[in-house]
Amino acid sequence: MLYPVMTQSRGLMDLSGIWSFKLDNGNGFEEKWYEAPLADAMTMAVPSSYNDLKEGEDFREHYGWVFYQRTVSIPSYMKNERIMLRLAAVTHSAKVYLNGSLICEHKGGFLPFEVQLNEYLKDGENLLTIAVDNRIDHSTLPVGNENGGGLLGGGILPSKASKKRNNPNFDFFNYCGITRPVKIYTTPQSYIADVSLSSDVDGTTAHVSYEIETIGDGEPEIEIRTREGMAVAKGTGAKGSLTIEHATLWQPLKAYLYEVEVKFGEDTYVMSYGIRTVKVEGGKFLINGQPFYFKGYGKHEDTFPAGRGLNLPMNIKDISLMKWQGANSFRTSHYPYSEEMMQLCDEEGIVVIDEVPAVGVHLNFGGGANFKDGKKVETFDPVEKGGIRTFEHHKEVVRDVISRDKNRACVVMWSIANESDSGSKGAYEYFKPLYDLARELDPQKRPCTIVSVQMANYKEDCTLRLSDVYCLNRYYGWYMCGGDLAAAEQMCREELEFWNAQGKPFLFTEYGADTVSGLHDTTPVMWTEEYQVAYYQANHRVTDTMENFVGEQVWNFADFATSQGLMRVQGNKKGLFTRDRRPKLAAHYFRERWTKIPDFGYKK
Ligand code: GCB
Repeated sequence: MLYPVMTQSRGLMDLSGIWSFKLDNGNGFEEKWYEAPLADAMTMAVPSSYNDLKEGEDFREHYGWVFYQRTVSIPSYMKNERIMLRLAAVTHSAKVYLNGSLICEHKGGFLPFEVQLNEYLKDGENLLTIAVDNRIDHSTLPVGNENGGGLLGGGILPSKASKKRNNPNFDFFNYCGITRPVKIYTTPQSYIADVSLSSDVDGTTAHVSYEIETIGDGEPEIEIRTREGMAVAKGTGAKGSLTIEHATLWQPLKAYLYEVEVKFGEDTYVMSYGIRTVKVEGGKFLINGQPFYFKGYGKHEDTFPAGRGLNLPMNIKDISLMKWQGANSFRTSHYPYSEEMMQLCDEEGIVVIDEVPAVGVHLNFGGGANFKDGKKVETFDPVEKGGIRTFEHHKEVVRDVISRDKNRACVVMWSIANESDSGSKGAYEYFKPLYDLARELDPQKRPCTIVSVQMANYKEDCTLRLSDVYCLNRYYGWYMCGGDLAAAEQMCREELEFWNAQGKPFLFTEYGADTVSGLHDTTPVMWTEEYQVAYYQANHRVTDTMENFVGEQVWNFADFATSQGLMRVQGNKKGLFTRDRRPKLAAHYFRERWTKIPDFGYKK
């Protein structure tokens, strides 16, 4: 799906601003709140998560639907165009109404969707209402628990809930709302529907293959230009290959983007595009033919008070901090990030592992178990027996993230899930079709992975058979051997020797220790800043000796909000930075380390 841009043929209106807002009291749909201006509405920022923008637990922990509303007027000179409403992310599902009619529904909180408005529009003001549901369960991604329990839980003794709440099977706060921009864009009636690009590089010559999808009669044209506007390749037709001599490649931290212009009848679409190759060869992860070493983070889109709402200044700050530290990459744990962040990574040369929102596909997480009719349920049991119901939606999110991000140079790998029950019975059968789908849909044929969880029996993990690169989340010295770093080091070495012997590249996509900023001690004890540094040093004594170990992505870039629980101190504190981006001791330690580790050729 194309990102909406303004061109000589396309208009663009951003509906960001203050909207009317109301929490559903259970009667919203019955009373048809979408048909008239919301009574007793409050104000709400769009885009943003709503949870932290008003006070009180009932608001923050609201369960179910909310209603957003505003009016839109379309200039009369646009009336003959194709008028599209595009929502970049509504968490977790949406019903969109225009002038009281339901015009579109969407499931999934982290990927864009759009609907054509023409037939529903009237002259003058139109009432736009977006109802948003934040409920999560065994059919949604991310997954919510249905049977009590939960990952972090409210207590270690049997507890009762005072009201219905979401019970995330994942470790980040269930922020929700209209979290990314809502835009209206126009195209001519015959238009460019999609563009797919991929490159091969031979010496200094690049071959860019393209495929253009159009609606209407005619033949598309494509032109690639340098940043300075000089045309370097041109083509005609829906499909073809263009040659660029002396191409400038997109390199990690040295990004170069060409401008690609596609024309079709009266329509023009313009996008940027970086030429680079990605390949796995033996135990190496090659970018532009050179063995790359990932230095970076698992992150979150998480700031105060926007929650998971688009925060452009913080995105700029985060990339600046990454560069200050000598990092070159991150993973979009645990959902696709905003298109604006992906654009920034393309421009700044930050390498991205792009993850779909499949987190919590694991019904036995943290030792908790699910039961149906008194019988224990395994994650991939048949649906009738209580097994997970995410498969069809999982296919949708794989398809949609690739459709959105396929042309991005920054994206070097797809992560099909985080910490699923990938070592259990039925996991291979569940995941194999998802890998196949990703491999089929991606024009650039990037490597695919699932990020594996520590507690799985790793020798049984289906990632072994399916992944091009092994991504490991490992907590030796925290969840395992916490407080005993000598034991942690030994156990870590035993496991990594196994992975190193597989002959494929592998990396840590998570490792970390909770650390409350400001806690210090002479002897590194858990939760202090000194322990966080000692923890990482112990892990590095192992990883630095493994030749196929191609990267270290810490957990986490910054502290972040989570559900409440006994293991969380106003959120998860494993950040190298606090939530407001102040460095902990370990941030300086990594700066020392990463500025000495080259981006290429660290492992011989
Ligand atoms: C994990 C999860 C991540 C958690 C982290 C932790 O393995 O992938 O979502 O936040 O552990 O800190 O426990």
